[in-house]
Amino acid sequence: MNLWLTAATHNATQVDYLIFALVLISCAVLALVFGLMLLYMFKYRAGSDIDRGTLPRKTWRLEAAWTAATLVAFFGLFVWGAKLYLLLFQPPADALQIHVIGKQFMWKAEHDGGQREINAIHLPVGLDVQLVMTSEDVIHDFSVPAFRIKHDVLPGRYEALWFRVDIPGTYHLFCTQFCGVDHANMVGEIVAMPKADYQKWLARSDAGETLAAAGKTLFMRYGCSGCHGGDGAGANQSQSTVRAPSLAGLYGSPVTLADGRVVKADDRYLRDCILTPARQRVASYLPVMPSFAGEISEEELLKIIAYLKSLSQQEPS
Ligand code: HEC
Ligand SMILES: [Cu+2]
Repeated sequence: MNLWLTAATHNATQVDYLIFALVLISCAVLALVFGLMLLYMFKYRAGSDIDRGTLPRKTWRLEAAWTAATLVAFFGLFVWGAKLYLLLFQPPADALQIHVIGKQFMWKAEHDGGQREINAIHLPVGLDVQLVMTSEDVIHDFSVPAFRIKHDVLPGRYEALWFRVDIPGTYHLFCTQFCGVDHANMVGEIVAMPKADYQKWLARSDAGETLAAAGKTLFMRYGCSGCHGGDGAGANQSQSTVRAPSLAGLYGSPVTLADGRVVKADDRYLRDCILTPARQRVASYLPVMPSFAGEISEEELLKIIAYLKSLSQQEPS
């Protein structure tokens, strides 16, 4: 019988070690406190003929020693936990991205090639995978116990989560944030497969267009091209009357904003530019870009962003 939940990622094992250490140290402290309590309850019970008159003098050395020892132990756990946290929540830059949208009451996933799934995510083992997640309605929480990870999925912003699965298999996916009447059924599975099988799965799935291609169509349809140019090259296009920045090569590069801040153009930045442009105006352009909040759905948004990203990948750098 397997009492211990599989640890399917390297980081999951690290989390387990930390939990072990925490439980071990807590048990040791508990045993010491309750052990002494029981010992003295027995020693000084009513009717025992122990000498209660002359107490030995308290030594400060003992006091200082146990205070220091517990401080070091628990502070060590804190540092260990903080380091692990930073590792778990900082996705590596070159990870394979998969898009996840939470919605009452299902998980939708989209791959860059345009493959879509519901309540299942196929991914390769041995590769860093980053999930870019958002919600279409309320707060959900993406949790995979076998990976020892969970992360809130919030409406209105992108949250990132990453992992590298070592062991091929099918793992449970849960929503762990009460999100409505059917919350209990908001479950799914992560299917981790060897790279070659994953490629086969991608090829087999009915993909239609790639995300970027679908995004280009939307870029035209929503009139982005009217200001930013037909191929996103912006500014000096003669077809445009408004001066708008070029979007080619934008993804991943630093942007200077009108208020002097310099930010990195990541997924979250692109998303904010489209939905709440007033909150980060690009320096030296007129603040004319309208907000598309409420007009563009989450699924369309991730396609447009995939298109904007593809404009950067074509650039020889
Ligand atoms: C009316 C013209 C206009 C339209 C339509 C428009 N934009 Fe813009 N966009 C601008 C201008 C001007 C800026 C720079 C000033 C600012 O940040 O508001 C900008 C900035 C941006 C930026 C930030 C660029 C950078 O260099 O950091 C992105 C990304 C962007 N737009 C994407 C889009 C997308 C996607 C659409 C369509 C959904 C769109 N825009 C529609 C005019 C427009
Ligand atoms: Cu949910």
